Amino acid sequence: MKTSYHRLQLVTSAIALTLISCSNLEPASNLNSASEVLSPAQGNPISNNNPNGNLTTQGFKKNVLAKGLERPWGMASLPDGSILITERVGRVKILRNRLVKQVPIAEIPKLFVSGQGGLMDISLHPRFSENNLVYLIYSKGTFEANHTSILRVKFDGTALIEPKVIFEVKPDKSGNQHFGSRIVWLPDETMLISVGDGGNPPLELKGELIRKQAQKLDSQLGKILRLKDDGSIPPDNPFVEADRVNPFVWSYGHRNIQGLFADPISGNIWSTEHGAKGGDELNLVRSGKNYGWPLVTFSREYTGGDISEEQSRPDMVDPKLVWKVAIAPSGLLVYQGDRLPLWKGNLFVGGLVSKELIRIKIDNNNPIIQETIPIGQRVRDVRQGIDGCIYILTDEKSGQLIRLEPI
Ligand SMILES: [Ca+2]
Repeated sequence: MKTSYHRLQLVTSAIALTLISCSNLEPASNLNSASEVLSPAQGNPISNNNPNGNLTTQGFKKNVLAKGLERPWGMASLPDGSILITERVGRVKILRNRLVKQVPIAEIPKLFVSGQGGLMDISLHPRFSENNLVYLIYSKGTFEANHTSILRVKFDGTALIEPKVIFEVKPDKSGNQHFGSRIVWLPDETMLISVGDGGNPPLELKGELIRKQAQKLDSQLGKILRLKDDGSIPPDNPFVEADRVNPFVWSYGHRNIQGLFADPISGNIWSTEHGAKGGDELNLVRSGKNYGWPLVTFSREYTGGDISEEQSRPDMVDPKLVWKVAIAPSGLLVYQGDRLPLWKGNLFVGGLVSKELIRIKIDNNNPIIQETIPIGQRVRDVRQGIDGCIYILTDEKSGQLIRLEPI
């Protein structure tokens, strides 16, 4: 809590500084706090901390609905108000009538639980109320050879049954880093999934750093992929007619996206992407575009040194925001509920390392950070419940489900 409080103070200081200096935004090089945020899309990197100072006075409280969840990763609200929650070790739990129970699940084939891998996101089919279909994304295989995979199951009200692996990312990689893995649905009932670049140096694939896969269009690593609900190729995918391009590729040049959200109101698709040492990004993602990794990035190697000397290229899409000091973003939401009305339309970013929730106003597709809400635990997922409140999962050995609700 102390760290989060300190960070909030830094943000507040940055806001005060910005207010004092009016429209004279501070060059990024003059900032040295953990609240440094760059906005390269607006030209030279600048501080983007609440330049207008227009904090809302939305009252809210944090209500801990469940404790003792083991490394929870993703959640999905059922029509009856219950919530399905994944635990990375391979369990699914349900919060129903204020009680958390384990949901029996048929075998998850070759589940690989190690490092960042295991059972990750969970998502309901858009017509779940008709077909009861649930999608789970997980790492499959062994330490030597593994990949991200999608398991489709049916929820019969009690158990997850009729498992079928409908999609397996290619190629295999080794190690236990950078799997992605969010699932979101588009209005046409196709899904987008985020797939990581495979891992950090010195990890290699075919004699070169595996991170270079993000720029290789015949590889599914370091991409957002678009699939039909049965795991097949949508005929209108951006590269479906191109030679030597994997037909599932929807966007590319990504390192490791763990926040992905398709806003049904604006139609925008937002993503948050982990950098290595700093350089975390918020992107507005579009079909067929290149988001730069690892050719352009503000991130630096964990061991020190630049990953790239370039931060921008004309044929690549700049991030909308860059966190120069890592927050390790996971979980992303554009809030469209009525229970916290002053936050409607705002974007919420979870932070694993920063242990906070960041509230961002979207002004004409440009994000403006409004405030950070300290959580004091690693924030893994952020969702809107069917009751219109905001739900948070914390990535701890004894993780929590927390609801932000009106006072
Ligand atoms: Ca990028």
